[in-house]
This record gives sequence, C-alpha cells and structure tokens, in this order.
Amino acid sequence: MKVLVIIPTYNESKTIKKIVKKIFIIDKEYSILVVDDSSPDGTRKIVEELQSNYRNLFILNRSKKEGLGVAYCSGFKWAIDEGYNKVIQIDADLSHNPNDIPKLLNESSKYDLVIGSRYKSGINVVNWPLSRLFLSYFANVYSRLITGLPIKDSTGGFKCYNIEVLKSINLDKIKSSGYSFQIEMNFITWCKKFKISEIPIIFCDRTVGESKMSKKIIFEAIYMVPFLRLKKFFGSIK
Ligand SMILES: Nc1nc2c(ncn2[C@@H]2O[C@H](COP(=O)(O)OP(=O)(O)OP(=O)(O)O)[C@@H](O)[C@H]2O)c(=O)[nH]1
Ligand SMILES: [Mg+2]
Repeated sequence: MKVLVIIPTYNESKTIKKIVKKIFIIDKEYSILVVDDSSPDGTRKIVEELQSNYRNLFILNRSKKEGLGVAYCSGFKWAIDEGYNKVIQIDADLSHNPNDIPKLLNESSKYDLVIGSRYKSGINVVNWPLSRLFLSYFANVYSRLITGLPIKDSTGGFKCYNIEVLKSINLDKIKSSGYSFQIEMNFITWCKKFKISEIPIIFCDRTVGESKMSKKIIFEAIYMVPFLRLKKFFGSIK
C-alpha cells in the first residue's frame, strides 16, 4: 500500500523541517509531497536541502499563490499519476499531530474518506482565540444545516482519502480556494455515496508563522455552501 502525505505550504519555513522529520519518524516508507506556491520565505530551499536525506520527499513547485484548493488538486493529480493508494492531507504549521496519521490510515481500511475531526467528541481545539473558534464552529453548523452533509468538522484539513475517491472527482471543476475547498470535497464525496468517517483529533493553533485566514476566504465559504446545495439540486455534482 503506497501512502502519500501532502503538505501545502505558503511561507512555512519555520515548521516545514520539523513536520517532515516527524512524519518520517512514524514510517519511513511513507512519501511526502510538499506543494509550495513559491513561498517568498525560502520554504522550497529547506525542502530541497532535506531531499538529500529523504528519498521519499518530493516537492511540487507552483509559480504563484492560488489558494489551498488549486494547490491540493495539483497534489491529488500527482498522487494519481504516481500510483498511490492513500492520500493524507496535513497542514504544515503543526496544528495537526502527525502521530495521528496511523489512526487515519487504520480507519481508512473501512472508509473511503476519513476526517480528523475537532468536533467529533466535544470541542478539541487548543490555543484558538474564542472569536476564531466561534467562526470555525458556526461555519460547520452552517454548512451542515444548508447542505445536509452529516459531518461535524467539514472545514478541517487533516484527512485521508482512498485514491478511488480522488480518481472519481473532476479535480479541474473544483471551485473553492480557501477553507470551503474542504467542504466542497467532502460534499462531492458524500454525494457520490462514498463512505465517510470522522475520528477525534486535537487541533493546536500554530505557535509560529502566520495565519492565512482572510475575509475573502470567509466570504467564499458563505456563498459556496448554498452554491453546492443548488448544484446537488440541479444534479450537476460530477
Ligand atoms: N500551496 C499553498 N498552501 C497554502 C495556501 N494557503 C494556505 N496554505 C497552506 O495550507 C495549510 C493550511 O493553511 P490555512 O489553515 O489556510 O492557514 P493557516 O495559516 O494555517 O491558518 P490558521 O487556520 O489560522 O492556522 C498551511 O500549511 C498553509 O501553509 C496557498 O495558497 N497555497
Ligand atoms: Mg493552520
């Protein structure tokens, strides 16, 4: 079974080395693909230096910052072309604990998509200001109410896909670039009747580097949710 861990990066020079090392300590047979949007802080150079120590470390250099959605979709296409069976998504900022990867993989033997969930058993978020928690929690309530998607944490970025799910989705038609990318992918996966599971994880806010959260990303999520509902209504989820 070939496992690929995809890490999207934009200015993550302070944490990229640490997360790569932590992942390879768990299993050196995993592969890692860093998808970097030409981070001006030199993230790419750090990854290229690490490549001399890790033969399973790859980097996809993108010429400009186009958001999380496009970055992930190019990583997914790479995973399909290279014949991987499982794809893990993880943020570079150490908000997700790489030690949870084996749990996601284990659960993925029974499910097509496994989501590391902050809200599966209560609220497992550490260090977020209340305003940020409020935003994330209600974004999830909003998306559940409007789309009917039976997932407690649909904006989370720590997940495991079986490759068949990614092969079945037209990745060129994914519209979202920010957090709603996660909602859009979950929604399409659900509409296609793939089996989805959530397992509880603890999410810790980043302690270094800068958040990429913006008003644009919030607005995108607000209109994307009813847009997805309408797409399903008109039978145009492909
Ligand atoms: N390649 C690429 N990666 C991105 C882009 N935007 C965010 N990321 C990465 O995606 C991961 C999650 O990013 P976000 O959650 O949007 O940003 P964040 O800075 O972690 O924000 P917080 O939610 O406040 O932690 C991080 O590893 C980011 O470096 C982008 O446009 N391109
Ligand atoms: Mg983050």
